[in-house]
Amino acid sequence: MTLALNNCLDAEFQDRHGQAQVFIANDSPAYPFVYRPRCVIISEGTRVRFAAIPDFGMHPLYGGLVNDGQATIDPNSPIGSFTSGTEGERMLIESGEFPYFCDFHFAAGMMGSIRVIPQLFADGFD
Ligand SMILES: [Cu+2]
Repeated sequence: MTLALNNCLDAEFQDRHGQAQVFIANDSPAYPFVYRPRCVIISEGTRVRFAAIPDFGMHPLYGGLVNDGQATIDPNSPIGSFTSGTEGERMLIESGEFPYFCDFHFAAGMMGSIRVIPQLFADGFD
């Protein structure tokens, strides 16, 4: 069984593997404190484009883990941080799972996780 990092259950992951780029934004018109998609599977080398509404100043995004109501920034996360502007991107090269959160609203559920899978599997080799 896989750990549910930042409350991302296995069934909740949206499979976007094989796509050159994937967008993640808090763009729900009804509820601005959720990332869409919140939990996503991508391939190694996918460019992840983050967008914040109205901006990252209001929703500072960090790579790291929320556990027991505490958010911990992971200084080694390839997601890094976005604290200003409205868009940013990272190319995620190595496989692994990389959780992320909004530093202001993680307690409201504004967090997610990105699973990066090897290109071998991304090409449908199963
Ligand atoms: Cu936020």
